[in-house]
Amino acid sequence: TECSPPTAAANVSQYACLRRTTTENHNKIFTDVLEELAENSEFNESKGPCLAFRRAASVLKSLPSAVHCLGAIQGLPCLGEHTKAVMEEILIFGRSFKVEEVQSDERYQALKLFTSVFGVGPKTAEKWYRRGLRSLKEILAEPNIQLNRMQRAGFLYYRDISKAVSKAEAKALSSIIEETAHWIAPDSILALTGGFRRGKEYGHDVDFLLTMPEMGKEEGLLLRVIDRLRDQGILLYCEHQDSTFDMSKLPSHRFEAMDHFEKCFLILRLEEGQVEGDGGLQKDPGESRGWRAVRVDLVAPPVDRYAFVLLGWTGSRQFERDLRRFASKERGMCLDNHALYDKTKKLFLPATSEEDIFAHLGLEYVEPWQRNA
Ligand code: 8DG
Ligand code: MN
Ligand code: MN
Repeated sequence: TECSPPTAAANVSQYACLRRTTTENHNKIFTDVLEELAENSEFNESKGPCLAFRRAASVLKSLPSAVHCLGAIQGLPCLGEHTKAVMEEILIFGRSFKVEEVQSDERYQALKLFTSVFGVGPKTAEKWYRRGLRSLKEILAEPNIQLNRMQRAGFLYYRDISKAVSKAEAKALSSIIEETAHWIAPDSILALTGGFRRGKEYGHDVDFLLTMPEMGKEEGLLLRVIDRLRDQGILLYCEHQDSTFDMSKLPSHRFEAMDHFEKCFLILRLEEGQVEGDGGLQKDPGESRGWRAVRVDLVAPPVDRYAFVLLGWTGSRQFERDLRRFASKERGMCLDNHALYDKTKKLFLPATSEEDIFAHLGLEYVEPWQRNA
């Protein structure tokens, strides 16, 4: 069969922030496999290959149509030899033997299972695997394992929080938290961020940004919201982190992925009756206790950092990585969730909106729903 010409490959940038990526992925058969290979590389601490697979998947997600032959990917950035070999397998056989090998690997299976528990990272998962543990049951039955508070909550609500959160559930939570915040401070601002702001139908959690229109007024607000959620009986778990943000320490204090703003990682109880529409709660058929547990992240920055935090927490992770890489490599600037710094001019570039930040970087504005890189 005839191969389609390289799909205007010359126009595809190596930077996700110069591509538009909606939730509509025409190349899921490739990207699912590549992301699984990336995860496997991550478990093996192969940072280079991990990033390479993630970048390749991200480029394919941005294409306006499905790739039907290898000719169509000629000239596309970020597609290395390994990626091309995997894509060739899928194009010829309809499956990837490489990923099937990974999927059948005992270590991969165990690490994937263990890291699916809230509070369990690759390090802990690896430790458990080395001790010969293979299932969640075995971990809970092992007397010498000390779970921390977060992991205990992770196991306790495992069934619920490993199920996807729907947009309707996210909206219901948004109303509940907004009402709670307004009850405490009527002019408080709650903004939906993360995957749902990018237009995703489902997510693993719901992310919010909470602030006050006046600088400094946000202090103490998050703790009061948490207390109020507890009083309402819907706070199942809360890990609160105080602010360690110090503007004067930037940028000598190196720019980083994790930010220093006050935040909390929650598990909330969502009542069935509070979710509008057809789907209702995402739950097992036959199970009807009338509520489910949902993971919620809340970050509470001072309002003058609003634009940076909104941009940073909206994601996707790949989009954020490339925004920072672009800022650094192409503009000599440092970008993170706190600020944008011009290293040549030695000055901070202020911003009150995401548009301001894109403009400082000399980038065309990319809408949240186009950031699904
Ligand atoms: P999902 O939940 O639908 O699966 O996807 P997501 O919404 O895109 O991912 P996420 O894991 O909830 O993260 C959303 C964004 O938040 C992501 O771009 C990374 C960003 N983020 C920060 N700082 C922190 C942090 O301290 N903790 C977490 N969990 N995420 C953070 O910028
Ligand atoms: Mn999220
Ligand atoms: Mn999150």
